[in-house]
Amino acid sequence: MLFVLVVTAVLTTFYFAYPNSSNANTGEKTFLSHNGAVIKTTGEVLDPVYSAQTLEFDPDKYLREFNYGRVSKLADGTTLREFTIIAEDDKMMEISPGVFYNVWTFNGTVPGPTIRATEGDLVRIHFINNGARSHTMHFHGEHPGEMDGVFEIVGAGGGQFTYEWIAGPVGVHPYHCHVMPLEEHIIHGLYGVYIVDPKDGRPQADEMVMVLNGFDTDFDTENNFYAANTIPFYYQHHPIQISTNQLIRVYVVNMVEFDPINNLHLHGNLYQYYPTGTDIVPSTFTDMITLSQTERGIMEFSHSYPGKYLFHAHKVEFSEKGWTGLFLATDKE
Ligand SMILES: [Cu+2]
Repeated sequence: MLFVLVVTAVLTTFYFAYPNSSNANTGEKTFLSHNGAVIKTTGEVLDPVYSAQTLEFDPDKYLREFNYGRVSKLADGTTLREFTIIAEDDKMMEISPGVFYNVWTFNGTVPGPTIRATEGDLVRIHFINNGARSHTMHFHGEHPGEMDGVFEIVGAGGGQFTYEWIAGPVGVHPYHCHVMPLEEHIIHGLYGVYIVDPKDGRPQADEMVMVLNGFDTDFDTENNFYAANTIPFYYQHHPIQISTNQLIRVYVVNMVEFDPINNLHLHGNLYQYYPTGTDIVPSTFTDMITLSQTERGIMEFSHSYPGKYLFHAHKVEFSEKGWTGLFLATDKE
């Protein structure tokens, strides 16, 4: 009985000393982190998992960066592509000015690296989980059941697993962690893009990757920010430089959770669209596609005229919360 009284007294004192509330005058919020530190912020939200390390993410670098792995040849002539992927879940990222979010990462970025192989290659992923929670890598595409990253849980603090399969089918596929609660593991950032090229390749083009994502920074299962490649409004402030009369190929993957649909509208032009990228012939010529969770495809277009061309979610709420950008087309000299 005495113990209960003491505990109650301590908790009551603590509650009044550090109420989890906002100061109406300054907008400053005070709360405790998991390790007991007192955190104050004027940002919209500070994730209560505190870490001193703040990640930087460069959407320009991510846009055209493809990881083809460490390449070698097997005795039978098969190309082996090996990748080392490390999961972590303790990093903070300033996803918008003053808004910090606890990101969970594959190789230190959200999205993780774009993994690229050719149909028929042997893909081998050395996965290391340096997080504080269990994680896996679940790839869309064809592979044996035990390589699916669903039942083979990889433990926290250095657990390892080697995924291996023959690359296919041709297309653009997402990968993501598949540990429950799945929504939590995805929304924190454990996802990326896996491209399988046809053996004969595709026509030469200026290629780029766009992952449509969102961030729920106040944990109410609604996204507060939306983006193409993580940073809201990034490509509006830093237009994507392209050349007129150059074929542009965009691998687009929708990883937005909570909202049932996302979409992509291009201004001043239309694009050939290949759903999932699995067909060599486009299915439609349009300026607007609608994508549900993990739906993806390949867009191809070229601009005849120089100028600034907006691309954005035509779900206007998403574009006004960050999912909007610009192509800046110029004539090549
Ligand atoms: Cu996970």
